[in-house]
Amino acid sequence: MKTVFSPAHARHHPHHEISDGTLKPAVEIPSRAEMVLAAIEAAGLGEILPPEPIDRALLERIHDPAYVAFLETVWDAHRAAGRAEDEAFPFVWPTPGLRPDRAPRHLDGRMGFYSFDAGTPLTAGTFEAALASASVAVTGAGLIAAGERSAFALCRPPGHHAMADRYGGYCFFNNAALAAERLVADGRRVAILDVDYHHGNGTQAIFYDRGDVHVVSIHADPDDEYPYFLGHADEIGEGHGEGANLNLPLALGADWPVWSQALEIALGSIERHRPDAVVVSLGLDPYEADPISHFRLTSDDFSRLGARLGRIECPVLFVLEGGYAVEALGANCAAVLTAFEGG
Ligand code: FKS
Ligand code: ZN
Repeated sequence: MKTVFSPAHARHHPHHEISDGTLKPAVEIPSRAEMVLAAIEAAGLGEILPPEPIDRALLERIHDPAYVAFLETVWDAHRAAGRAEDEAFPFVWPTPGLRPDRAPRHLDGRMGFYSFDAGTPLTAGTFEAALASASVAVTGAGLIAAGERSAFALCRPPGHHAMADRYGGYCFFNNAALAAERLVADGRRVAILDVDYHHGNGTQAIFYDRGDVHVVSIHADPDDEYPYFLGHADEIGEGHGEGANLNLPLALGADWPVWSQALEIALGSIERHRPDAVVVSLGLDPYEADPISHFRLTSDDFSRLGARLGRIECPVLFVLEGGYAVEALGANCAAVLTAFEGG
């Protein structure tokens, strides 16, 4: 399996995040991608390719052009405002009852307008890193379009929380959604299987009213876990997308017997929609030792997951999402991908 990777991910380098009610050391850090890269090199998974530059028109079919322009210019605005700090957090949002229809002029208002949480700092190279990550995903989709049976988009920063016009949850551009859109442009029916521990609220929202991209997610119950405000079982899609969104929220503590039952339901649903390509939002944070998550998959379970996904009949694109047990992250990711290949 070919991997697409860009060293530009390292230009997004947050030091802190706001979580657990306070300022904490960031967990979505450059070493994550380096660990995954080292592990797939060691596993001899296959060739590692740089991304092709992303088609701006494709980017702007998923993301609001004004949002893209905001991310592209926000760091200059941060400096122009005389801010010397090397990361910037939003802290005020147009929640219901306030005006959601206009982006303010002030930097703090704009950051709030284009985000949905305070856990996700902007840094000097965030736009360049996020754009490279999106390019990695779309290049991976291009490999599938060109006839590969599988490919791995080693994305960082991650993407599945990113909305059409808002960042959050460590995500800026929705890499999996962009990959799916690239495959739709190739004339394919696409399914997205999101196995990250957290619900992919951005991916769900982007395709909620579309029937051509079927979105299925296994994640921690949003009553108990981030992103809290989306990801329940009664969210089934609307309009053309009615029936094309499936959420499988699980109680905290889910282990392989529980989790793999949800996986079978997910794969059954995907099979019934007869996709021509599957995009897997591959979060490794269901891992038992993940520092921010509460599922209990073991490293062997990740091999079981990969072997099971290897039985999907159509081509599969893996897109890296979360996973914060940095020491085990590479091995767990390589376990999925090598088992997929039958290694
Ligand atoms: C924990 C606070 C949770 C935010 C968690 C974001 C998770 C991001 C992710 C992604 F794949 F996008 F990276 N803070 N007490 O893993 O879903
Ligand atoms: Zn996650």
